[in-house]
Amino acid sequence: MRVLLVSANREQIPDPIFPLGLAYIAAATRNRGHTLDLVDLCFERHPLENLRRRIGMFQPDVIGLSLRNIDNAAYPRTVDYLESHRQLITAIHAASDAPVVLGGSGFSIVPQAYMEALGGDWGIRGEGEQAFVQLLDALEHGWNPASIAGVVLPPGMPAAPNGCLPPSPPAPTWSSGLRPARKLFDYARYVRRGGMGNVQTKRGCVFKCNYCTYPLLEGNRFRARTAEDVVDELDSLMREYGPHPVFFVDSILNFPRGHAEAICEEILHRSLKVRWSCYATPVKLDRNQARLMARAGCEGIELGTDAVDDGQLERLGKSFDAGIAERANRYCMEAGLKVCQTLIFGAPGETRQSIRTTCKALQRMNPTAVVAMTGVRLYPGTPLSQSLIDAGRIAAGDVGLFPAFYVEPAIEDFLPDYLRKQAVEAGNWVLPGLAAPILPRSQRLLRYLGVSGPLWRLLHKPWMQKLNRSRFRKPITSWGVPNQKRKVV
Ligand code: B12
Ligand code: SF4
Repeated sequence: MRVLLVSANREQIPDPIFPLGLAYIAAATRNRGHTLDLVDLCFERHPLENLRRRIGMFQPDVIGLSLRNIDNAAYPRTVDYLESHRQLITAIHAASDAPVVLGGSGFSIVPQAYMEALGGDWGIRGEGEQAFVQLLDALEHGWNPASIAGVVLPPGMPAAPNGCLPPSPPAPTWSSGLRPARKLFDYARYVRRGGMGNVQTKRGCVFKCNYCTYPLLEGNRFRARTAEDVVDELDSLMREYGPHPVFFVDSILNFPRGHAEAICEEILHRSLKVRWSCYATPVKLDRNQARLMARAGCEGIELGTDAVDDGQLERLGKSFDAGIAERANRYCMEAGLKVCQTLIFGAPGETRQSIRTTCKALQRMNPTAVVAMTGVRLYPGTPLSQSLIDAGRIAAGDVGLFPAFYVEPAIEDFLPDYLRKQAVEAGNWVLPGLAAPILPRSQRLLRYLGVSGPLWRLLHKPWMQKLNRSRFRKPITSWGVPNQKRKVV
């Protein structure tokens, strides 16, 4: 079949991100013998015209549309991408009769609602390497796709009984040596403009942080590639594109113990020179792990601490206490790693006291950077959303198509200006919901000047702190209404 794959993501903040998920889908589709073309809209000046032109030229039988983000998950400066996705689908339908298959992490969070809102023909929820090629098989042979695991049916179509698909040749699985088809994209441009590439070493997360979608998207067990396989990929990336930093996109890289260590040992064993960064949990993060990661090229670690107050950590369903969080921060800093603390303020149960406790701890911890979300994004299917619905604090319909956030009413008036003051004082804070993390032109300039890796690493420099402080000079006395489409619960 002639399959056109489209990457819809045009977000450039905090950086343009290489569409790794679609590159996996492209590899699986190509391996199955389909004829493939690819449209990446990230850097297009005229995305709709370009898309229509490419559809006209290629005449696809099926179009796969990758929707990575549905919004920027920041409150109150919420950016909702629904409308731009709608425009894309309209342009596709105007140019072609080919069925459109929706997929991607953003889509997978609200699959049914998005199918209805956009009018997609089919969807794949969650990882797509196997499901997408099975769907292509079904569409090609006129079989009913309804029993394919992960398939999202068009509105109104009844689910088929099990077993309506004839056996087809085994589809490639993610961890069986499948490599993302980076060559079909302009990977080098992402490295130049976004400052890094990306690699995935495992999928899933066993933790139960109550607001988090990652276990819903990737499963609540870890499925890991071997260290040799991961380092083979890193090695060939460095050979093909020259030395460049990579971000490990795993939900958390450093857990379970052993896997990240094996990758580090393999990098060291091969004397591979690669700079990398990742998300990490404070759980079991000790001196040895931090030192090993630093020796193996880790230059920055984003610690998903969320709060440094025992009560708030418990309410968020975190699996560690404030003491563990502080120690993990210290071990990383002592090992020479740059540390970005990511936090959530305003989740259920937050009080003035818990906010102050977290902020005081951060002053002691003195990480390289702090990225703090104001309010917690409520996603369908998470334990947090369900508990708020059960308690009658929100209605089930509040959590769905449009971005919804929760800010604890008791601290609603106190929070924005208190955090702004912390940001001015510290100089290394980023508050994505209250001020743009970075201006697109500053970001482009830094990348043009050759600054690579995560930009938050620069926040330890006095000139960056000065620039950063200026963002928060004006008092923030209320939440404001910068984006009318946002929804507050
Ligand atoms: C790593 C990561 C980041 C890193 C990326 C670093 C890098 N250089 O790659 C950083 C920190 C920079 C980042 C930034 C942002 N992120 Co982010 N990120 C992730 C994370 C953890 C992994 C993404 C990833 O690469 N996965 C690995 C690939 C292989 O998987 P995948 O993309 O999901 O693709 C699979 C399936 O989705 C499917 N699929 C994909 N495309 C298609 C297409 C078709 C046709 C089909 C059938 C299937 C299919 O198959 C693929 C293979 O199995 C996800 C959460 C998660 N666990 O998924 C959030 C996530 C994607 N991010 C999210 C958000 C919001 C953002 C930001 C907007 C946040 C912000 N305000 O800054 C920015 C946007 C940046 C941008 N330019 O787009 C949200 C999106 C949901 C939403 N609310 O819209 C997610 C889902 C997290 C969440 N809150 O739940 N992110
Ligand atoms: S916040 Fe991090 S550790 Fe917690 S469930 Fe999500 S991915 Fe896992």
